[in-house]
Amino acid sequence: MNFHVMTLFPEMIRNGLEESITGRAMNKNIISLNTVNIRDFSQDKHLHVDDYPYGGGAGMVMQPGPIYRAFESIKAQTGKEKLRLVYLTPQGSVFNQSMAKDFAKEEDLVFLCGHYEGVDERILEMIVTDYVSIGDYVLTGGELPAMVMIDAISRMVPGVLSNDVSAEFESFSDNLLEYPQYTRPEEFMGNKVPDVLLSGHHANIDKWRREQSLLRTRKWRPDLLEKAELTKKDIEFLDKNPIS
Ligand code: 6GU
Repeated sequence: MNFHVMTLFPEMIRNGLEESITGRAMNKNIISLNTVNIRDFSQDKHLHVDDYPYGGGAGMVMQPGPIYRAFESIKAQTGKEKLRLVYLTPQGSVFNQSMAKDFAKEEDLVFLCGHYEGVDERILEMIVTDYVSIGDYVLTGGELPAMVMIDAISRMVPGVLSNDVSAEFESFSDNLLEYPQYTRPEEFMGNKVPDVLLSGHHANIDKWRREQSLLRTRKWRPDLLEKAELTKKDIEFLDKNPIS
C-alpha cells in the first residue's frame, strides 16, 4: 500500500513513521510513504503557500494552487486519475477501526494536511473524497492525525503484523477492551501475578481473560459493551459480578 502525504512538514511525518512497526513495513516494502512538500509547488518568489482570508478574520488560509499542483504530481506519479484523498479536519467523520480496515483496501491513499486557519474551500471541493477527524479536540495541523491514521491503516495491511499478533487482534477487535498482561518477575514490590496465569491451564486462562475484558469494558467503556457480541455466559458473569 502506498501512502502519499501532502504537507508543509514532511520531516515530521517521516520521522514519526520510520520507527517501529510502520518503519519495518516500509523497509520490507509492504507499505511506502511518499511525502510531498506543498511548498515545493509554490510559484511565489518567497515560496508563500497561504494568504489572508477574503472577508477578513484571524489567521491565514492555504491557497489552492500549490495544493492542486502537489496533487497533480501524485496523480502523475501513480498514473491514476482517480485517487482517494483524505483531508484531515476536526469537522470530518471521527476515525475508527472499521474505517482503518476500509482504507487499507486501497492501493494508493493520499492525505492532505491543512495548517493555519484552513484551506481554500474550492480546492477541497475539487479533490477531497473523505473528510476525517481523529477526535473532538483541536490540533495545530493535520500531520499528527495523518500519522495516527497511517499507523492504524498499516496494521490492517496483510504482512505488516506478524500472523500471531494479527490473529490475536482479530479475536479482540470485537468491541471489548484487552485483558491485563503480566510478565516476570512473578512478584513485584509485594504484588503477585494472578495465580491462574501461572497454572498452565489454558481453558481457565482464556476464561479469566475473557472475564477481565468484560469487567474493564463495562467499567471504562460501557458504550463499547453495548456494541459487543456477548454470549449467555458473558451476560451471566457480568450479572454475578456487580460494578466495583
Ligand atoms: Cl484531523 N485536524 C486538526 N487540526 N485537529 C484535529 C483533527 C484533525 N482531529 C482532531 N483534531
